[in-house]
Amino acid sequence: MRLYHSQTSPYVRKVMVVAREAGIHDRIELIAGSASPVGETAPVARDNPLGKLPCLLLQDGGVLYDSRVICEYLDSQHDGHKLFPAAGPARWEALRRQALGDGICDAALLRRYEASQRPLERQWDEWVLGQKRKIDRALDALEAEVPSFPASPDIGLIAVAIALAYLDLRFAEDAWRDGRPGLTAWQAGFAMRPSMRETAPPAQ
Ligand code: 99T
Repeated sequence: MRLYHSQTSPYVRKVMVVAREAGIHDRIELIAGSASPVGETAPVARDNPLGKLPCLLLQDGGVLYDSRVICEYLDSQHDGHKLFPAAGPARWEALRRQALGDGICDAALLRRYEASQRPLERQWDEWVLGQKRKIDRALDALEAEVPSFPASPDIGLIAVAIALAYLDLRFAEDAWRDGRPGLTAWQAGFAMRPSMRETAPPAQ
């Protein structure tokens, strides 16, 4: 398998964490990729018409995107502890929590693109604030549900941990830990997992 990869993409990192938790990361060859919603067409667009990372190329010629599909595929390729619960309430809870973690990344990335890609005179403060409010509400919701987090890692917890790490990477000044002691303590523990430590992006 070959994966279009970027060291700073939270969606790629989620895939890499799943691959490590599943014990199959050594079956994945990395293709250095970069992608932007504007400018030159990224090489990944040859395989993913959306031009986004991550994108996984399979041995049989198949192509998978986006990160949610790739993660579930990788989880189907091993016999150990499953990161996508098979059925029932635990599955819906894990998938919902993945949506919440990914949604934080989506809002953070829109904020980042607004600041880094859009010309200054066209930037819209209200819109940026709207994305920040989504992130704040999502963090408050997570703080409230920390006591009911499952004990074993699943795709929902991985997505949340990745989102918090992405906020640290791109929006450290927002200090998401302030007023959220439960999430702070949980994140500190989860961040010690080898899969998280071995996929940490380089300091910016
Ligand atoms: O939007 C674009 O055209 C290019 N952006 C991307 O490829 C980003 C890279 S994160 N990836 C996604 O937006 C994928 C989202 C998708 N729903 C998934 O895979 O789950 C780069 C972040 C950074 O470097 O700060």
